[in-house]
Amino acid sequence: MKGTQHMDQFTPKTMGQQFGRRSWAEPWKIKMVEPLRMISREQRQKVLVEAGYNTFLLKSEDVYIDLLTDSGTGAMSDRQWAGMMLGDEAYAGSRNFYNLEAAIQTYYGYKYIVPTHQGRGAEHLLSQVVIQRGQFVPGNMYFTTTRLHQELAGGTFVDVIVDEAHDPQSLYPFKGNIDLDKLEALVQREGAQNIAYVSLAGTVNMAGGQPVSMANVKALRQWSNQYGIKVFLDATRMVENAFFIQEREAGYADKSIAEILCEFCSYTDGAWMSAKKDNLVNIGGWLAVNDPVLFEELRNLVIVFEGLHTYGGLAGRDMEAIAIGIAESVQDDHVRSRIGQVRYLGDLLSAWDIPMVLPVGGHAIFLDARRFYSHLPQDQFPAQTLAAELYLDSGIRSMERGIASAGRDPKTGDHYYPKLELTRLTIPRRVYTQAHMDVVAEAVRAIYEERERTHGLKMVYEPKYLRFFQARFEQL
Ligand code: P70
Repeated sequence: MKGTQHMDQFTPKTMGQQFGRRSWAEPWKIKMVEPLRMISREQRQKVLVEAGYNTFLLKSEDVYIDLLTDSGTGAMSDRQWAGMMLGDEAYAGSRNFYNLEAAIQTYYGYKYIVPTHQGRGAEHLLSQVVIQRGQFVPGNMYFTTTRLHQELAGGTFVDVIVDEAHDPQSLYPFKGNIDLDKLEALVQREGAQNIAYVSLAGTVNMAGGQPVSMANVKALRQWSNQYGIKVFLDATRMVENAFFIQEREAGYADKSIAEILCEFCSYTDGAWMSAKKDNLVNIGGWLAVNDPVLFEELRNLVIVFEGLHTYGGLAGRDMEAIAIGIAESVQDDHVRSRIGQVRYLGDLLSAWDIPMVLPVGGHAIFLDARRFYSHLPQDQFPAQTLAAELYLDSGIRSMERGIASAGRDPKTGDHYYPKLELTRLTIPRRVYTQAHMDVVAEAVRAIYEERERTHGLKMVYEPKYLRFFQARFEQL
């Protein structure tokens, strides 16, 4: 029999066997499916040109496996969907707001909560209230929307992340850490009164999903207390950061993700959140602070831009789904399987020597386009090229995180030339299977084998704000 002959030639192994341990599986089963389809290579070529080689401009229908982002693309649980039916759509004082407030107080530990339509809504409010024109905002690497809101409020972002973060090959376990010497130098140069706050992010997105250690945030708290400088946390992927602390930092192996999350947040003065990531919903965000005076201001401003302070641009049902999502998101087995899936893809690609950021971070594989296409100069957009080639080969959608995303220096008008020129394969939460990861890995390998024949891109249309979303390119 054919099947038996096949078995004679090799012994298949489970993942667990390959790694010398017992296998584990996702802590859920699938109740509803969404069919996928793949259009032909000719069609992909056509729609890619129409989209100006920008994966943000593709239609979702033309995408086979969508790894553009983990933002709002996760699968909600049956409990969350049930919660959606309990939406209290009152204009003011919705029951769901109080459930959301209680969930944030319980799991993140902050006192006062302002809901927002998504993360950037919260960034906008915080930046407008806390930054005075001309002040500096040091942070552990920029994030596109965060930095833009800081700049629009008159602030200047200063990168104070450890040097290791800019080196895709450094295996330092906490590449998201703040370099306190850089922070101290900034204060010495500019004066403590000219620092708006420290902008600290968990699992730093642009560095490859790299974590911050508990020791680092503790030291940061002590440092900032000396000068009376506040620390605000981008908590978007802080649950995933807690997993890395549990795994890598002495003294935390026996603590739960929930305990680690709460301890970490306790060293900060407040946080903003894109609930579309860790909190397992398709839309939503929030801002949380401990200072009642600051809260008063934020609660007033939210009405101008988002909506009344008990809904902030969200439906009651959305707030209920976030409240339930928060409790699900801190379950240890959920986080382990989520990051485990990212690592599975990372292990395959690194075994084949595909250049990528190591260690593999929490939410995505970041291919190192600089080394992948070593013949392309950075102003020919190697990471954008990689995203386009991957789509063409296999219908897989990824995202540029390099020179196009970095934008221009508002003072000189020149491109920022970031050290990291990356293409992100972002894994949505609870959506794809291990077989999808195999397909993705093989596609990356296929375009890697073709790399020397690949041409770069030139930008032919450049919007003013966050250009990467809508820019258009042509092949050189
Ligand atoms: C992504 C998304 C959003 C995000 C984030 C961090 C660390 C804040 C936000 C904003 C979506 C995105 C945003 C800009 C460029 C590309 C993609 N990240 N902080 O895919 O939150 O989107 O809810 O306004 O990662 O990484 P929101």
